[in-house]
Amino acid sequence: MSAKDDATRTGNGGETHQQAGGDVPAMTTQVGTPISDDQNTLKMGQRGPTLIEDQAFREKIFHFDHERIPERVVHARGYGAHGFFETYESLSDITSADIFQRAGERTEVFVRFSTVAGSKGSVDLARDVRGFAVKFYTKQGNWDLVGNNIPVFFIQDAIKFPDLVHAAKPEPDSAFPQAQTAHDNFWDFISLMPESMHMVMWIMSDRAIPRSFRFMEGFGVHSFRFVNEQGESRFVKFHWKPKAGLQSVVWDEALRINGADPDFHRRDLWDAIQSGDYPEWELGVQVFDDAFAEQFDFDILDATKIIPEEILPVRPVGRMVLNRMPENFFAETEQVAFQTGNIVPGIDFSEDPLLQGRNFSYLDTQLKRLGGPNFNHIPINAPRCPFHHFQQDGHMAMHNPRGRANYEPNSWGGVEGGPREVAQGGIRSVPVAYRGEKARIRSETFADHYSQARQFYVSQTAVEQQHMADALIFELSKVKTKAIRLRMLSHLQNIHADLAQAVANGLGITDMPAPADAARPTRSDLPESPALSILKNGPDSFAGRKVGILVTQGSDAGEVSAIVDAVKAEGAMVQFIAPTAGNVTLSDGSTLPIDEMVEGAPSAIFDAVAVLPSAEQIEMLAAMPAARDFVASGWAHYKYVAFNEAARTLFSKAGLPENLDVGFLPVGDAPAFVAACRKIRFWERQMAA
Ligand code: HDE
Repeated sequence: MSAKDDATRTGNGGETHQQAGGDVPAMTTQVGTPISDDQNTLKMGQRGPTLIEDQAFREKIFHFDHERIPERVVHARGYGAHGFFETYESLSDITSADIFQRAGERTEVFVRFSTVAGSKGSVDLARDVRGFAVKFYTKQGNWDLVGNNIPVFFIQDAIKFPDLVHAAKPEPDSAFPQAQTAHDNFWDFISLMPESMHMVMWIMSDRAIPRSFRFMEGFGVHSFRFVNEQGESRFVKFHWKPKAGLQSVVWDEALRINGADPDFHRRDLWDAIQSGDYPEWELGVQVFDDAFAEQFDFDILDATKIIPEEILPVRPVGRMVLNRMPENFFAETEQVAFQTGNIVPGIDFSEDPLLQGRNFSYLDTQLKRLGGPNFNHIPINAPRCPFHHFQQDGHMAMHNPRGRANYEPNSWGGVEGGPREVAQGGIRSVPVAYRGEKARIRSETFADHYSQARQFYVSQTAVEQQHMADALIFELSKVKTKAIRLRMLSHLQNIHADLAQAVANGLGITDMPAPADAARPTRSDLPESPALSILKNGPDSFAGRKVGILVTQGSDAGEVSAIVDAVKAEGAMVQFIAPTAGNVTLSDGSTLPIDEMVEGAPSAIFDAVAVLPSAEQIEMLAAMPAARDFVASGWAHYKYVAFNEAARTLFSKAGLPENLDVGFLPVGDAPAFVAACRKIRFWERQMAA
């Protein structure tokens, strides 16, 4: 353990209590008193009662009793990492935000990815939106871009957020299902909220089951504003695009991964960063003016709408690299407090009613979660630039005003008088003029709920459209109330007749309901937007992916090394799986350490597999249900499979077709296998089925 690790574990004690011997720091109480016995409480006699004067014990138990803080009401399960943002070029013509002024400048960031509905301990591969929250520690204060991996949202007005979340979370009487939308309450609410239909298309797509945080996009969702030095303002939407391309799992894999490795996404990010394979995203902006906003088909203040990239291209403005894991999960990932209200000079809000509501909520929720108004004193939340103000006291105050002045104006002057407002460069709101009557109202311009939902559907490949139909069938099959299923079908009819019919067929519904009454009868048939498909925006390399190699005692050393070399040359990883843990001895007598037993490593946790048993062991392997499942599900999940001749026995016992398709590649040509893997999956197998 490094000296730095020691210091982290023990606070300053790491340096000051060396007397226990060698480099091992002395164990102390919170106030630094060295502890001589941490095994036994202080008792009156051998078998007597514990004494209340045992301060060391009381302090330890007291602290333990108070270890938990409330989990986030949404996005409770998350995983964070540190890194940097690098600006590509100066954007001074459109924003005065300091972070966008100088090409090549790096700004420290902390990112937290999350699922939304599940509790802290829920599984990673829930069908859900993923949070994508970035804290930029800029020279002009912290800017939090608190986004999701989906560019639209369920609702248009913040007042419906508690209802949405209540409906999605476990039902209040039974307290289940955990981390799932596949239940009556959720679909009841959704089917009564036509504005959610565009978002429904996204969460029923494979966007909601990403393969890795590293392979998903992020979106600021709302329209924000950029303001330049001259006070000119334009609207802006933010996009994160993963350098490694988009990739998702298939639904049946998600179900299996949740059992085999509920921490799949955490482990993936941890492994990648710890091995030096740093994930990277490009930040892009869609910048537009009032004239564009006026002529655009939809209201740019409506968070259930996108601006297709084909209409307004995304301009890359910088890149983000994540290169360091937190030293302590609680201190950093759990205590990080994001707020949409944290903007910096040069960036401003729009009037999106969802964003306006969020600006209230995030500050409020941190008070509850972190227990007092000084949560910005926690190191992960503190700005890296100088900060001075007259706020003082409260629970756990670490920074109070220095000197005499704790109010302003004052006549003390100079350093004594404390900070003063800045004449230039401070945060200023864009002076937008409003007129209107005070009313609880939804703008008519928010009324088209189906056109973009349809656009999303028609922009997908046939494979993806099938997945969406399957997801809707799965979810609605868990809904017990037929009226809710029918209500959803009536909305789907407004989106696309084929989708509605496929779902009705899957649910065994023959009495197709009439299309739902739309708030606005018209629905435009918008053109396809290829940017909305995952498969049209997949990776161009297999780098950063993982191949599972199934071996046995006596596997051919040449075959194994051919696959390993080709996979590593691509920048991907391998793991070895065998019938037993420990080592196997290969044909040349060499020893191969095994990463996983086949029982603990379904092929679903790998991007592709190689099946390289020895002829001597193949009957034994083929008799194992887990080995048969490994290849059968690899086939069923459309994986590319490298194999040797002996593997054919296992394939046939597992019920694979006699004539293997071309997604199965003989081990003799390992580079061809890796080249095929760049397409990630052999989707033709799905289409053939
Ligand atoms: Fe959030 N959201 N949200 N949200 N949200 C929270 O804040 C809220 C919305 C998002 O990793 C909470 O600190 C309201 C959209 C992320 O710590 C809370 C509304 C988007 C995270 C809250 C929304 C998000 C949160 C809970 C509707 C994408 C996790 C804990 C008006 C643009 C941040 C917390 C992290 C967390 C409120 C809708 C993203 C309660 C009221 C839209 C990524 O304040």
